[in-house]
Amino acid sequence: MTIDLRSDTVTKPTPAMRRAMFEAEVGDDVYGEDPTVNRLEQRAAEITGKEAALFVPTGTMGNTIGIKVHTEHGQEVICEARSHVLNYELAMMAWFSGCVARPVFADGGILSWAQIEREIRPLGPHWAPTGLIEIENTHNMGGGTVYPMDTVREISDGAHALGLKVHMDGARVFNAAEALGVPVREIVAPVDTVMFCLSKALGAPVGSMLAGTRDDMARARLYRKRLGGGMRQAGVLAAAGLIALEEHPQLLARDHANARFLAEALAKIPGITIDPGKVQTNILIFDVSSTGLSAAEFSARLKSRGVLINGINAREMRIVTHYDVDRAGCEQALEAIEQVAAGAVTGARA
Ligand code: TLP
Repeated sequence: MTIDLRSDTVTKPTPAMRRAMFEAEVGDDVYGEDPTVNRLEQRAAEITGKEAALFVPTGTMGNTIGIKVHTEHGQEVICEARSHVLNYELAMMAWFSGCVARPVFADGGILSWAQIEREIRPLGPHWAPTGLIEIENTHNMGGGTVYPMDTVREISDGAHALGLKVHMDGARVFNAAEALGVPVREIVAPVDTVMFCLSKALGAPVGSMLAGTRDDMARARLYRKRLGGGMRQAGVLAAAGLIALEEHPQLLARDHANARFLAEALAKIPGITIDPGKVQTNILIFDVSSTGLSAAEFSARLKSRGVLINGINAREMRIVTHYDVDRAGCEQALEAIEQVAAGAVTGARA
């Protein structure tokens, strides 16, 4: 059996989700008449503690709309240098919102207010003014790192005092909640909008949510339609999303334990470099360069052993744990990694 640790996006809908999809009551969501979508949006608003929420097909669309509702063309969006909005969303903040990113590098991807404050620009003869602050929680390429609650509060208070808004890319904010032992609504209380994904760690086949004020979500609904996201009888998808939202946050502790287990074992493999102390949630990033193999070659050799793990650059690889890979699957992956690393170090062709 293939062990797929490339991402938590790869999970398949559970039997309960498929049943709920089959039985879902539906209507035309562009008319606001899909009862299952309406229920999902209502629950997402309650869980995030925001006035309203909007069901969107992808996290990318949710972030794109989140940025659009707060900005005007010709502004800058301050974000972390490895953020998803800057690196993996096809320049949508430029394409759709007419904004440029002002990237700021932060250790582990976690920005501080002091770092952000230095980059804020007023309108002037040469500068594009700052329009928005964007933070990613957990930070994907930072290695699934979690924003301390105080940091989110400080960033939001600082931004608001200057009349700026904060959007949180909370694709995996439920993982942050699990790691902190704090409800999602408390984590996102200081920010103006939050996007979270149903289709990542929570395991839904499709869908993300954007939450914020009623006014912002009314405008967001129009932007979603502009982007081609008016999904009609989307209740079949929302039904799976509701199960993800209500029942799967409780399962995340297992994914985090598996990630820690993998990190500790990987740290013992010659040629692999990782600090297990830095693994906080379901993402771990490790360096394979001391094996003498590139990440792409390491990935190809693992694939021939039935284990899928992607490189994120020439030296580093990323594992994401999720509910479709149990402890036995993690052990199988470790065995393959050990073999590939040993084969590389001794010069043997895998
Ligand atoms: N992340 C994917 C890839 O695009 C990298 C993954 O496998 O992790 N924000 C964050 C923090 C994300 O990690 C992702 C997806 C998104 C937004 C976008 O979500 P989708 O893929 O639904 O557009």
